Amino acid sequence: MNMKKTIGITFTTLIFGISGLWAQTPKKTLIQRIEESPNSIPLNPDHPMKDPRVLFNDFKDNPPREPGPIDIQRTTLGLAYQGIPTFFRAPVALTPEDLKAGKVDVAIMGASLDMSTGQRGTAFGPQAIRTGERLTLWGRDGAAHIAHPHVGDIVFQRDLKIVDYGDAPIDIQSQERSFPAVIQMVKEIAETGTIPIIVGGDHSLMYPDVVALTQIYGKGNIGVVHFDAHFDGEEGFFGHYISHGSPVKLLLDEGHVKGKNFVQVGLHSMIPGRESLEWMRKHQVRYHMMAEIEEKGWPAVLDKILAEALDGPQKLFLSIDLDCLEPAYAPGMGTPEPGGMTPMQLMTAVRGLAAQNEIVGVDLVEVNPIVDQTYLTALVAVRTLGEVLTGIAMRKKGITDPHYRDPHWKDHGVPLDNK
Ligand SMILES: [Mn+2]
Repeated sequence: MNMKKTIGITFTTLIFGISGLWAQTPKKTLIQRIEESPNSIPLNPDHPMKDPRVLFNDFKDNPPREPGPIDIQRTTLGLAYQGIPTFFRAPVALTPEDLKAGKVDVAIMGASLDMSTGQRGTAFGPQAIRTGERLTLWGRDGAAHIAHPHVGDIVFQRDLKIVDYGDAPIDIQSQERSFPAVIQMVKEIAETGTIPIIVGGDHSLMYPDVVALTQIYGKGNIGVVHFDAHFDGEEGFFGHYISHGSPVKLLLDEGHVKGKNFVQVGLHSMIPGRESLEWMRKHQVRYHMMAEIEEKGWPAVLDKILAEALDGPQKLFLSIDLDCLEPAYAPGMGTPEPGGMTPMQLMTAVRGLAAQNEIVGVDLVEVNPIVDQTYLTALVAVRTLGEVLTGIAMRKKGITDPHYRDPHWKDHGVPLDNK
């Protein structure tokens, strides 16, 4: 008998011996296992969906086609509640090859997770935003007849190539296990040179969104302008590292973004407390609370924000938690906080920032249509996204002045005739 065979038999005997012992040991109940190791949630390692990435479609059942965005609407013009819901009735792209072939500027994707907001419902955000604008005609032929009410003849529907890239697969019981799928999809978009916009979903998403981009551009090479009622630098709740109140903590502690390149706008909740504020100041976070906006006035604070966005890496990420707004304008929020910004302030800021800076990614989060008895929140969310896209379109056309307005849209030009 050769050596290899002997080792093989000995090994097999050992394994059978161990598994025999295992079979005789009474299996522990789930609750016993939970109580014995409270720091690890028991999961079924044999479950076919233990990683949501197995749900990514390979589209092998589709007929062969040339790569490029696919227009799936029956009509070239329509309202958001008509047709197959896509963001701004944009064509659909399914693969990176589609993005490259279509020279796509911006791909909007959904990430419908809501495990960490305290009340579920932000998972319905992406679909609410796809169908949120009830009045404006969107579609291929719409751009000929419209202009922007501030910047005039800059029409993102015409001047940018935008696609709906679909939704990331999500483990509906775990944000942690959903993150690798979100990261994969954000990277897949960004690596083609297309700007990813992630529509949430809750704000825990800011962590995988920014991590995906720092995996491409390098740690410390992205600045973030973050609109929010909350500072989101809390420890996660109930022992979780991540919640919708903690992405900033992880991003700063892990060094993905430097504190001084983190500009926060519109904070007006009862957190941060003194201790957390000291943590922010230690990290040199540039925060602009409503206290400052109210005292100094919005135009002065906006100028500071724009200057601070330039005082750091050239690449900028915008994270827009719509609860930065006064809930009168956006009641459908996971954690509404009275006393916030106006939609006009937010829209002016994101348009100006997107025109002035090289945007490498955007997320818009926390829209919860279930707790909004109107369609106001989705309406404001769609318009806010439209302002981001307008800023990106301005920059593409060479307009980088964040204060740009079309002269004909801000002054009728007719002199007084008092004779
Ligand atoms: Mn937030």
